[in-house]
Amino acid sequence: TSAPPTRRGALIVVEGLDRAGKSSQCEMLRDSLSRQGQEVKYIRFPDRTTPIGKLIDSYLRGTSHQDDHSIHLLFSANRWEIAKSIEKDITNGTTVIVDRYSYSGVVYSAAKANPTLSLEWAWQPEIGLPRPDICLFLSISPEEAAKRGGFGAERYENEAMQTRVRELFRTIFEKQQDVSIIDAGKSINGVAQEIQDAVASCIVRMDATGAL
Ligand code: ADP
Ligand code: FDM
Ligand code: MG
Repeated sequence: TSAPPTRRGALIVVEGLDRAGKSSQCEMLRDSLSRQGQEVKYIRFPDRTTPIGKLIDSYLRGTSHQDDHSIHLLFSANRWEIAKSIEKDITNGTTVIVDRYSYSGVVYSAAKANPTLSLEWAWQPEIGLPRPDICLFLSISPEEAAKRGGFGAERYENEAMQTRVRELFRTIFEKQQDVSIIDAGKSINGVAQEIQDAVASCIVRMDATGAL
């Protein structure tokens, strides 16, 4: 009379610069997996609804200031406070799609070129967080991104910062395994198809290796 064994859910991370199409694609992927009958959740970081998230939100909107290290640790803490619930969902068979994760965390902080905030320093508080099964990096040129509207008013939405962020994303994803680089300059549906294919092969891989 025991319940049938459930396959664990996948942890799918979507990364990229502002206006790469992350949020649109996360929604489309959620809907597509859900239509296939999978349990699926879409979450995003920063999660601005928690007490820590509210500090982050006011920092990003420029209504408060924080030391570079301090805000970095708050972004990480904002992931740690959700980590247990991600693990629980995955264990129970729910696939979790995450809009930005540790990669944004390290890259945006290191892009500030603060001499005591290296990429290596920035990685430390991320160690031990739920490990993504796949990371989809939505790669877009500055020209294509510009066509999707101008910069917003938030702290990192300027050319200098975005240029450094782009270079650092490239640096870390060259060394990273399990990352699919997606050409995000294509049509919305074209990108969505490429993402669905990458996710489908990730799930085949997980089944083949008996991922637990
Ligand atoms: P992000 O979450 O990465 O900042 P969004 O999904 O919010 O990006 O998309 C930013 C803007 O670009 C939105 O107006 C969206 O409708 C548009 N957009 C998203 N993907 C594409 C695409 N492939 N082609 C053209 N416009 C797009
Ligand atoms: N960001 C996001 C960070 O600097 N560190 C992080 O850990 C995360 C998750 O916050 F500029 C930055 C990236 C971006 C901003 O924007 C959040 P969106 O529009 O909510 O994704
Ligand atoms: Mg978004």
